[in-house]
Amino acid sequence: MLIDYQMMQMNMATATLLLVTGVAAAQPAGINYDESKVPAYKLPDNLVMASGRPVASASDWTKRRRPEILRLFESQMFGRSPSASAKLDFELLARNDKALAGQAIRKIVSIEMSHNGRKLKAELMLHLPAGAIGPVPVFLGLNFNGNHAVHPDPSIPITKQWVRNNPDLGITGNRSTERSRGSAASRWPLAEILARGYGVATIYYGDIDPDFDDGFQNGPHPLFYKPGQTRPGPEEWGTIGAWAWGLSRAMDYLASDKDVDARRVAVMGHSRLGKAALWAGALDERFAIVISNDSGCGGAALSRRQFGETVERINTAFPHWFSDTFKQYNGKEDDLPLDQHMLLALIAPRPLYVASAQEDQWADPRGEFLSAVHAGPVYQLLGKQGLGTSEMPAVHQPIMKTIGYHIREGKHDVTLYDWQRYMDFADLHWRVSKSTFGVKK
Ligand code: GTR
Repeated sequence: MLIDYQMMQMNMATATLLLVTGVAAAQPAGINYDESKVPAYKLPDNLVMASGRPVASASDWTKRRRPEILRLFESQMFGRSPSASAKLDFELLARNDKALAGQAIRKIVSIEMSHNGRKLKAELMLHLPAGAIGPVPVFLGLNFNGNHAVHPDPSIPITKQWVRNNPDLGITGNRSTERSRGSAASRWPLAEILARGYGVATIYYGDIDPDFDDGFQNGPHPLFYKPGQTRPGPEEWGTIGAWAWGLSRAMDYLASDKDVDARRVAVMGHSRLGKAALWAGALDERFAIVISNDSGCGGAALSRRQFGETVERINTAFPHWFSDTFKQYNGKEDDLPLDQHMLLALIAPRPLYVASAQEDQWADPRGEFLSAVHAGPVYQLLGKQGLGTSEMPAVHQPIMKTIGYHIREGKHDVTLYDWQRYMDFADLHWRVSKSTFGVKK
């Protein structure tokens, strides 16, 4: 069994909840799932400066409004990532040219990040289509359970990092075992992705920053503390900021690998890692496509709707995810100087895909869709189409313009259906065809 949505929710605040298969049943009381109870709200306008002056041109957006919005997300929500760069050392730990029964070249690469005499190491696992005749486009995403959970192949090293306890996967004492090998394989359909000519790069998210509130003693934060500093300041990065930073370090590696087409790297993430993918895509314009899978509150969903997970709830259950300043908006969504359509607009004019799941009411599918709608005017200002509609599609009716969107049947998860749509979207924008890479489709 995957560590799924309900399992991921097990923490101090939700420990009393039963683990059941119906998503709504596992969710806390006092949360609104009734569309008629969504409060009236007014979103800040992406195309009006804080001074009240309208954003009149593409250059107004790029030079003034975009930096202003980026600063808002840094100071009020995700926290500012360090301006200093870590020193990076890449080491190829293993290479298998006949991986996955000959379908893939697999590289396991150590990324060592050092600063101020401290170090952090992450292991990136890269699969490339074996038949490629040139650099290939790659999907990059962090994973929840370790690289060894992505595929059952016994030669993938089991993570030695902290992992969340899960008796079903044989994880106790926060250490992984053989039992979790391949446990997330349905979320990473490597064979299908490789067959369509794409590579897949992934890192265990705990290699970047273990997902618990330790006062920021592990992960990359201490690498950047000033003398005497012991935790990030109120406007400095939390754990989502750290994951986003880690995605950029993975991008640094991908840019150095001649088998990868660094101009065609899509950053993708599910749920909390979808929030991180969006923030990474906002900060780092090297990501040519940005994909949010069920990212919900703090990701694609509009906070002001207060449907499903709320700002207060997320800050209480996960106090380490955002900057301390974000906590002042607990129960006060209307006071936010930003909302998530502004995060999506930071991706413009690059292609952006937002995906929802019908049973994932906690993540507010309609709020995710509306956010994509309201990012649209920025895309239009930049000469792109945005979503091209404000009408929410039915399940399994994907929209693919410069912004893509779908809602599929089922629960909070990443499925083959989701991946197939991401590949269709990448094919569309990158004109990938079998002849491009010499890979049979
Ligand atoms: C939940 C959290 C969501 C989402 C999810 C996940 O507990 O409330 O915001 O991030 O975890 O990451 O699966």
